[in-house]
Amino acid sequence: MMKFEPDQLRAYFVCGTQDLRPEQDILELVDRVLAAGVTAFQFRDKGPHSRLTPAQRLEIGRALRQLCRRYQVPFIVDDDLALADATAADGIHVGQKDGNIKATVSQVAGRHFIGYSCETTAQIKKANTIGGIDYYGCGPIFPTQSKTDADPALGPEGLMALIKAAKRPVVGIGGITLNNHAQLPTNAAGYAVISYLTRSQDLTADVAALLAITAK
Ligand code: TZP
Ligand code: MG
Repeated sequence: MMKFEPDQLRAYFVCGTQDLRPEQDILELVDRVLAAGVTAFQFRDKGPHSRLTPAQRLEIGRALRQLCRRYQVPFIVDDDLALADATAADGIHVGQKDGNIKATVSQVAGRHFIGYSCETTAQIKKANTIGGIDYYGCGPIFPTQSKTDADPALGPEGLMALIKAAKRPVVGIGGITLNNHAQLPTNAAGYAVISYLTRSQDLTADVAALLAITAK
């Protein structure tokens, strides 16, 4: 496992086959996105629109893991400890509804770093008291088409309040576009995107713009 560094969260690409157009290939896209300079990749392949069987998910997951290793970018698995273990993932990301976070922390202990989704200040304050979490994922910031069960949008001010309450690095997510990224707080550890990059016409420029939000 790669050691967790908050700087790795700056331009964080999240993707699964359900996020792609039929003509897009996940391995080819992730390779190009990594070449464009993203700093973390999360494999989040789930739901009725995934193209993969569990066996294919493992095979593609291993190939994505290798790609990330080549670019020295952390490979993170969404909410599937068996897949995270089988792919020797650097990190695992879990949400409020993905089982008991303390149990996850003790199960994962040292094998993977841990990201935890928090949508409210109450959730952040509770999470602050739990040892072993490495970063918080907070969103959606803006309305999103990429998550069916997303909470209401926080807005940039709502995200700012969560960042203020957080004792850990925060990565903001949800509905980020070329038209709204200028509104985002610069003191997040970074920003995570799906459609911003799956629909990008210029990966190099769009990754650079994502990195620029948190440039010191
Ligand atoms: N969690 C909160 S919003 C979201 C996830 C996984 C989807 C983000 O996708 P997009 O396309 O960047 O809005
Ligand atoms: Mg989840």
